[in-house]
Amino acid sequence: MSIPFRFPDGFLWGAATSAYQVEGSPLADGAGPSIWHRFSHTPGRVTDGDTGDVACDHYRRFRADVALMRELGLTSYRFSVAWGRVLPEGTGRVNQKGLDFYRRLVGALREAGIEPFATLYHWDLPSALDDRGGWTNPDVAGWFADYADVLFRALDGEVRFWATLNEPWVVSDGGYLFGGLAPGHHDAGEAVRASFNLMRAHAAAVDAYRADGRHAIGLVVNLEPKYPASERPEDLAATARSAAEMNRLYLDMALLGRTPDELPALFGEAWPADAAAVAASVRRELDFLGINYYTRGVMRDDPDALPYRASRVHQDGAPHTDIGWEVFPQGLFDCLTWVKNRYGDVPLYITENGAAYPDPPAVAGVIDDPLRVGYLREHLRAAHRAIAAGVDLRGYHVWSLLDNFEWNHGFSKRFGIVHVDYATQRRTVKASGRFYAEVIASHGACLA
Ligand code: IFM
Repeated sequence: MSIPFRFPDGFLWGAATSAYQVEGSPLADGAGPSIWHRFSHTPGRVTDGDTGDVACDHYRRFRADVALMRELGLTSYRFSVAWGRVLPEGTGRVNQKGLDFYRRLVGALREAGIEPFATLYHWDLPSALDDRGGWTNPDVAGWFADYADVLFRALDGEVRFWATLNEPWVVSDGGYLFGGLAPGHHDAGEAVRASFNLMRAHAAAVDAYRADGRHAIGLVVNLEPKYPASERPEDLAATARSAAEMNRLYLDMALLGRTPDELPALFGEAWPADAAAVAASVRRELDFLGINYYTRGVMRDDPDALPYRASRVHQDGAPHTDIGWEVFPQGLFDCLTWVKNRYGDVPLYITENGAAYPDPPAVAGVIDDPLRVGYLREHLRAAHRAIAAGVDLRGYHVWSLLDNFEWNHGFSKRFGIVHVDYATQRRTVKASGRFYAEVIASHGACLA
């Protein structure tokens, strides 16, 4: 008898975190400060004035965390490297102690039989580079490739998966267009320059890797499928505009070497004259694509919502997570099949998927989070449906292994399948963690 929810052999069952969100000790052992260190220490930027100074103390507790991963049966751990630990000034001098931290982490993972899945950039640009214009300075492509090269040389023997950037859309949109995230700028011209420079940096790092890398390199994007609020032509056009800026811009550049037709008119003078040439120059073969999926967007025309003239319509009556995102598992299926149809058969990994909910207090050591269990179950089922529909999906990473520093929300939003008591650093596996362990152990069969 066939098992309906069995996932392919070799499917990676993972959990994800990022450096600034979990490590703590941001300046330890000679590390240089990042834009998030600076941003979180600026009053008014982060809920409750929270910072990543301690976070989950993963920098010092990583061995215990790896043991926990093993207990859950994870076969992959997606983490990011803090650029400023390795190159405190962002360029030039390598900080051996910073590099050694990642060597030890990767070694511990390998010993536990867990695949290290490394991301080179998850939003924590060294402040020293921000002082030189950060992602708006075209030199950033070379800086990033040089940094990447240090890691490839140090760790490529042990790390089989390298992702260049995490969510370039958020880096540009949150960091430079709307300013809710570090470095907190609000300038359409800067945002566009950042978008193009991010993709130039991605391509430069892929080239550095191709020079002598042995394993696999890819890009991680966040996709949010867009659906029209009505069949009105204005809403259909608004939906296309928002899909262009969020979902197509980065993938079209990386995989097709072009940019969506909708964008030049929206950005007007801010749109670079050499956009087509830059887009053509950053197209690269990728070994994999990482997809982060959380929710969908139902869009309507809104002339006041610049620059895209589109705004989101709240879905009254639908379930939403604690961060206000609609729970819509079908969107995961839709975006996986959309990627296959538009970009062809690049191997896919879900590099993030998960939900923030306020957890109830532990009762007899058990934290019951049925909403998160439901979220994970339905999204894993959607992922399986996509595989059955022919999508080459090779792994899934839940966001997140641990409750952690949720950027401008600080510690107020909990995404972990493992609860972190920030006062004591005690970890408690939530019911969702137990559920995920069962999914892994049964290779998906328990989703039936
Ligand atoms: O916490 C973030 C992560 O750093 C990037 N993707 C979305 C997550 C939840 O907001």
